[in-house]
Amino acid sequence: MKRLYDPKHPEVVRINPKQQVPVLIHGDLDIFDSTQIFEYLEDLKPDPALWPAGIGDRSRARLLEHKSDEVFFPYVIRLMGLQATPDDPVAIAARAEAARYYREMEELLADRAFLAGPYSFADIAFFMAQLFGARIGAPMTEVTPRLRQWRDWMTARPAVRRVVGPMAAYIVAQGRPLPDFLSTLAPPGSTFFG
Ligand SMILES: N[C@@H](CCC(=O)N[C@@H](CS)C(=O)NCC(=O)O)C(=O)O
Repeated sequence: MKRLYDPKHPEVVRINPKQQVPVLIHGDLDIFDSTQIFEYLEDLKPDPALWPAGIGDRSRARLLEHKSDEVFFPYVIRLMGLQATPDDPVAIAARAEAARYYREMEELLADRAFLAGPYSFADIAFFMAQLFGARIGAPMTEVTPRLRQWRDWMTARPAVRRVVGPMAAYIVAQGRPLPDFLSTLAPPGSTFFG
């Protein structure tokens, strides 16, 4: 198995045979995979619903969540191993694919504020994926203004801030800059790029 980073957290190794994050430990429940975690959280706290009503819209939202993980995020993972060689043709191709994916999301936002209609797990999944994309050299640009507006709305949401705020603090504590769209939740002394 290709190891992208080491050491792996012992709980990740114990819970996930694929040895990947995220994992969730809640009481006596141990689960892995972000989609499984979303499904559990929806059962645990059905109100407010984070999958849309109606089987068509739900299915579209689930597909978008899946695509964030399995279509967009692999471009980000490819770039992780190529930080020192950004001109590698594989890195150039991965950035081009990410840009193409951003344009696809931009089209979706032509008639709605959130990716699947109402705010949903599809937005949460892609917000986190694009955050890693921005940090790895594949940020969205002015070519996708609706998506950038979506990103600002997402960044302003209290629940998003509660999760991403500590992440931003950790990144800054490691001496690293933050993508500029996180400036409103950056701790003092932060530096930015983007
Ligand atoms: N479909 C999985 C994808 C998980 C995934 O790609 N995790 C990466 C995040 S960088 C990971 O832990 N990679 C480390 C490895 O594969 O060694 C999910 O959504 O949970």
